[in-house]
Amino acid sequence: PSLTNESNKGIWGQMALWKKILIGMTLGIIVGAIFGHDAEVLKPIGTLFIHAIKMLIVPLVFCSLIVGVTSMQDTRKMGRIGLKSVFIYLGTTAVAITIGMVLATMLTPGEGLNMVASAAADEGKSAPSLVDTIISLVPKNPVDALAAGNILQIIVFALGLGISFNLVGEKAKPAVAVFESLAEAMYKLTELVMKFAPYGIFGLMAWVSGKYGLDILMPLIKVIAVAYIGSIIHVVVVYSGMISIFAKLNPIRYLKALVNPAAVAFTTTSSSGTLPATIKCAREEMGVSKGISSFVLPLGATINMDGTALYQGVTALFVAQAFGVDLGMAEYVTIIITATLASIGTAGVPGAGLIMLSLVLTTVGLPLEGLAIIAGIDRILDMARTSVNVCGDLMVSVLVGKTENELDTAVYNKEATASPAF
Ligand code: DAS
Repeated sequence: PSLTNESNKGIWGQMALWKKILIGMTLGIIVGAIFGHDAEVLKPIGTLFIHAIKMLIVPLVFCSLIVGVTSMQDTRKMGRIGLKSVFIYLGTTAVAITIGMVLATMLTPGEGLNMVASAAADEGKSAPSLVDTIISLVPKNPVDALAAGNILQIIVFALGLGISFNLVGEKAKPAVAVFESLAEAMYKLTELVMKFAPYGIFGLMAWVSGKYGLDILMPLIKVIAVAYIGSIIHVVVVYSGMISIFAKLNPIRYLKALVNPAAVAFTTTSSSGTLPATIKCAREEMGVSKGISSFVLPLGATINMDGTALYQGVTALFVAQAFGVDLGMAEYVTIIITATLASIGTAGVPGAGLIMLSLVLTTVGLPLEGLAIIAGIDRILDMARTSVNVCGDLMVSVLVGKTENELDTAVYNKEATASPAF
């Protein structure tokens, strides 16, 4: 025990992971700028990190999706409310990704980087037609899909299995328990792999900046700008639009009341960690009933991740632009399907979206080196996307509360109290 307690760890040991990653990235850029192409000797450290991330994808996605779907087990009991919530979750998630991809197409953050992936990213892969893309969603052999890492087929099979577990009910409990413990183990393994991230990103950024020079910085600033603009549009236009149109409530009130939980989400980058503030805000500021808020918000914190999906739309196109990969309509649709479904499996914890990004990139054959470039600035992106995730959960709780006549409009319409979140 003495080895693990905090006091024994040096400054580096106690530092938050995202700070270590930022230091790793910065040092990598400096080393690359100094040593130029010679810095490529450090690349294997990064390649090791990328392989470790790839190792996680299949088991993590498979288990976390099944856990995500079976966590909706009680939606069968909650019936209408559960289905209404899930329908709004997935609908707004698809809109979020579309906003992200439209903005990234218009503002082209990855333009001009002309990076070449060492692992040839399926060059000359003839873009499958939309029909083929849809047909290939269903795996002929799920074990083969898992072995081949065919992400979309794995997602479809995991959703099917999860829903079947729910329909089987009692008899499926032992199997669901196995997947729950497997998912926990996979989250822990992800945590261990991410401890290696600062070193892996150091190696990759040294190679990148040695090869491409410091003009790598401008595109990174652009991708942050695009993600933030998209996040603001999604909350201020889409969410307040839905509050106004479907809940027939004053959207400004919603935007004022969400400031506290959004600030907690922004600083903690954890939807689950923000849940107490989110529930307090829904009940005390927006008048949502205990029954609705205690069901819709925990479920939303687990499977409703519009911010994450928008970020994946933006960063997937950034990587495609950076590596000069032209994406066709079939790939765009694949990204929307993958990121929407992957958002069900994304945990409400810091950095979860980055791991899921490797899933989206793999699905459309984009090189994972792009992931390591994003990883360096991922904390900044995580702050925005987690805030959007929480704002989305609040919006759904208001919409479901109002349409179920479980929202006290007197509370909703009173001025926002300045009370701190906690
Ligand atoms: N940080 C995650 C959350 O808590 C989102 C993400 O990493 O994408 O919602």
